[in-house]
Amino acid sequence: MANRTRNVPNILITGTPGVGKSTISRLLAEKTKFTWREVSKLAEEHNCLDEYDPEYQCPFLNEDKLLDIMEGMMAKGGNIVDYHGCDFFPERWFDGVFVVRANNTTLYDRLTARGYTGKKLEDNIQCEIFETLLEEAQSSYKPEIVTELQNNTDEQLQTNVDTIVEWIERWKEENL
Ligand code: DAT
Repeated sequence: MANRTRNVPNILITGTPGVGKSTISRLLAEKTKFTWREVSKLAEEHNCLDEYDPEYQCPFLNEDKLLDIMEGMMAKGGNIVDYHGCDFFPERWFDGVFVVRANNTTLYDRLTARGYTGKKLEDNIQCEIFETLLEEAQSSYKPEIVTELQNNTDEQLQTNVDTIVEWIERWKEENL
């Protein structure tokens, strides 16, 4: 169905921390004219982070404030939104949702290299094992727009970027 509000799509890249969202988003932004929106950075820049949550060792996100700031950015399409959550964005923002996945051992190594330890490390590994983000994406968006991408190796990284580039081209043709 033709989308009347934008003639280039908005895509969401989601998944557990460490699966490779930023790496994919950066390469994708280089290959397309799309804008990479790192939600964690936007939240920081626009003061959308409230007090620190000692249990999860990260600040609380003021979602309403962030959504207000992002609304204008999303209107014309051409955005790659990168975040480790997806259920609080308006469904209408996205034409394609890509859930990036990684194997336990791969993810463990990446998060350890990032300095994650203890509960924070365990919680993130469990999040991936329980497919939390995949379920969140499937329950928040129409299943036909949700795609899972395995991202463990360099080869998979290239394939994933190519898959999304092709998806964008197809979307443009179908929504002329
Ligand atoms: P995220 O943005 O999901 O937190 P990231 O893009 O920062 O993840 O990637 C985490 C680390 O893993 C980083 O050092 C880059 C590396 N990485 C990402 N995708 C990879 C892949 N397909 N093969 C090998 N390393 C990868």
